[in-house]
Amino acid sequence: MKTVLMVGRAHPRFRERLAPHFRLLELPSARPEDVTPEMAETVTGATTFNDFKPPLFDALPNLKIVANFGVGYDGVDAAYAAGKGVMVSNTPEVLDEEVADTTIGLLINTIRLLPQAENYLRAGRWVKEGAFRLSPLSLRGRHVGLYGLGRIGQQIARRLEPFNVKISYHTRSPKPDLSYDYLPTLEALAETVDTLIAIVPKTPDTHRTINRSILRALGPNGVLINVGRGWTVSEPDLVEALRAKEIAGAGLDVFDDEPNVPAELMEFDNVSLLPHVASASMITRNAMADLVADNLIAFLGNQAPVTPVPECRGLLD
Ligand code: A2R
Repeated sequence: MKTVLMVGRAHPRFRERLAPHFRLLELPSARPEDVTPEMAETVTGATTFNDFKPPLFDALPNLKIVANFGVGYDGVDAAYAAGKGVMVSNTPEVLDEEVADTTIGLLINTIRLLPQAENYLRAGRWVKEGAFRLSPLSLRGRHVGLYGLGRIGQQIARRLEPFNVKISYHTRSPKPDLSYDYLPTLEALAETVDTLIAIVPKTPDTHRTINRSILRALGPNGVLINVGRGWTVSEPDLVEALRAKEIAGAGLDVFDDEPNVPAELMEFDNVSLLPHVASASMITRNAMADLVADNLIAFLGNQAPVTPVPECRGLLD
């Protein structure tokens, strides 16, 4: 029986799905110094929660595949893996709709202050003080810009259509099959729209691209929503822009240094903060875990993995 190492959390579904096929070992931290001689000798497959760096690849010389739980695999060095002939897979598509649903919820929460209104009710203030204040912002008449229009971004756009908002986007390459307006730069998008939704991966090209000047371009009626990676937004610039009222509000599900959230962001009543829950329903997390298992079972059974990452597709030729 081949051996699979569960690195980080051991999702209950991993055990259920993988135990009939593999001998399972656990490595709760992703530290190469915790790899035992037995692991080094026997492990051919691994699961990861987006944390697999070159020293860990090196500590497991018989490794053939790392199956990441999550569509974003920025914490797994896929180029290094490909260079060593190790396959990497991720979990695209199965979370698109859940993340898109959550994005719409976060957008409306941010604009209409629904979490604050619920807290007001729960604190007994409705009875004592009367109706909750009117929200200064509304989705009515908004022009939404998507920074990223891939699998998840397109599901967000589809959900926005019935809200009767204008929709534009910026990506590296235009999508001629889609009817939304394309803007060739993030700056142009921010100048054109008043609501910016970021759903791009963490890459060197997306680092802190949403900075003070982009936020200023979004303008005083502007709302920023980030559901991609915290890396994409300069959090210090966001705090400054909110303090200076250069934008009207922000909704964030992702942060630069999770689970640490800058205390300054908590000061603002016009900011909605979520602990990276966009895909976090049982049904969707189970579907992601199933796809991790499907990739391992296929590849270690000498078949093509279901969802290899682009960097490793060359290994299949
Ligand atoms: O490759 P393009 O031109 O379609 O654009 C992709 C866009 N994107 C960028 N847009 C502008 N400037 C960049 N430097 C840049 N880099 C990437 O992000 C594409 O439209 C989108 C990514 O789409 P997918 O690869 O289909 O990713 P998916 O499944 O939508 O997930 C996005 C991210 C994950 O990587 C996680 O970090 C997070 O959402 O869950």
